[in-house]
Parts: sequence; structure tokens; C-alpha cells
Amino acid sequence: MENCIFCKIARKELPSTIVYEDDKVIAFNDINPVAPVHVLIIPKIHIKNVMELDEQNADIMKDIHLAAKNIAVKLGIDEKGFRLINNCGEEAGQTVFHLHYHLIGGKKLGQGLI
Ligand code: IU
Repeated sequence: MENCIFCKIARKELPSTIVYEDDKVIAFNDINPVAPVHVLIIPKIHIKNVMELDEQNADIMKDIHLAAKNIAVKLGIDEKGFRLINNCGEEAGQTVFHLHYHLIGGKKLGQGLI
């Protein structure tokens, strides 16, 4: 998508600190981290959010999760643990409408879900 910020990051038209990349997925440090590790994992193709997943594009969920595992090992948070968060839609707090998962860790996280 022409004007999508995360599409621009994926195309490297905007700078980011990339921590992982393969042919389908790219991951970069969040510009406003909430923990020592705060990485955003996104598909390179534009998918608005979970509600735009279908039988044709949902294989990307496998790629995102395998990327998360890979990044967790690479950044040394695999053993202590981490959280993968997706906000879907405005009421959930989604502010960038390109599917993304927050990979958060590197400290003891709170128990609450909301
Ligand atoms: P959310 O789930 O849509 O609320 O998350 C969007 C995240 O994208 C949020 O944590 C921002 O700090 C982050 N972000 C970014 O890393 N780089 C950007 O250029 C923009 C947002 I805009």
C-alpha cells in the first residue's frame, strides 16, 4: 500500500532497526519501546489486521510465529519468556493498520491482559 508506514518500512523507504528479515516477514525495533525488547513483526505484504486474514493469506501466521521464535533466540529472551501481542481494531488500540505482532520481553512482565 502506497501510504502505509509499515509498507514503507518493509520496502526500506523509511529507516528502521531491522532485527530479522526473510522473504515474507520483516521485524524491527518499535520506536517507542515498552520493554528492553520490543520488536514489531510484520508481513511484507499489506494485510490490515487479523480480520483481513483468509485461506489465501493466513500462511503468513506461521511465518510470523516462526520469525518470533527465531528473534527470541537471537535476542536471548527465549528461555525466560516473552509476550506476543496483536491489537486488532481501534478499540483494541491498533494505531497502525498493517498487521503486526509486538514481541515484548527482556524483563518480568505484568500478569494483566488489559
Ligand atoms: P499498535 O498495536 O497499532 O498500537 O502498535 C503500533 C506500534 O507501532 C506502536 O508501538 C508504535 O510505537 C510503533 N511504531 C513504530 O515502531 N514506528 C512507526 O513509525 C510508527 C509506529 I507510526
